[in-house]
Amino acid sequence: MNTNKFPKFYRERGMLITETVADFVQVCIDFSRELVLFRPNTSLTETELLLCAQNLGEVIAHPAYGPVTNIKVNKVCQSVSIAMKPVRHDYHTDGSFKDVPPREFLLQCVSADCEGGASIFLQVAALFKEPVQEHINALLDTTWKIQRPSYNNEPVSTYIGALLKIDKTGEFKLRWRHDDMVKPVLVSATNPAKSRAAYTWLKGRVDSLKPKVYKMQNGEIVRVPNEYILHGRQAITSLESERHMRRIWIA
Ligand SMILES: O=C(O)CCC(=O)C(=O)O
Ligand SMILES: [Fe+2]
Repeated sequence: MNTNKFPKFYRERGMLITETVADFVQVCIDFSRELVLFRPNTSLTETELLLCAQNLGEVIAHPAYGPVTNIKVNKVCQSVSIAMKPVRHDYHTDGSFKDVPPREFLLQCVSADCEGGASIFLQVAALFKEPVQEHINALLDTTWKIQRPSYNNEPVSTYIGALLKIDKTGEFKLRWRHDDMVKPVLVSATNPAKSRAAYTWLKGRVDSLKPKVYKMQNGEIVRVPNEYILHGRQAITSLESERHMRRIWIA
């Protein structure tokens, strides 16, 4: 239980920055839809990172990698995971194929790439700032299928449902994945043509809005509110990159 009623933080480039675990955890709880960055004095070990995540909610194990996913350029996993390839990782929300995606996740930079690999973030609310009621209605009224490729010959996992939802406070929540490996497939809609047009519009918005770019430094940890802020990563310099990130999903 965290009892830190007045956590210390400052704002920098649209993120809330903290410098102790207690402040980080409390700011994540108090500002549940914002990007929170933790700059520790010394890097957290994997066990410390897991303990920190457990203060925020229930840790969800990834079906192939377990509670902590180590993201490295990795020749073995490349056929099923864009994260392990050196290419740009397009905007997405994590666990888009799950019935309930992670509410948030922690991403720790263990070792940064020499030049590339900066994180990119885009607020879902910003996508819908223009008067686009027709597209919003079409997206709310459409059922899509998102299918995850199989990692180790285990059954594929499939989500069937809406991409866009409105939460209890009236804010948009998005489930998003559109890359060479996975794209949502339309299952049913009152007006499929309108739904496809809305999707194309949304993809255009995602591609055209200016991202927040932040290159994480060794030891830094970011908390991402999964369905409120899309994330991705710029290309990594080479297949030999030392870049290493740890990721923990939280329900
Ligand atoms: O490599 C990164 O910085 C992020 C990777 C990512 O978004 C993912 O594995 O889902
Ligand atoms: Fe991701």
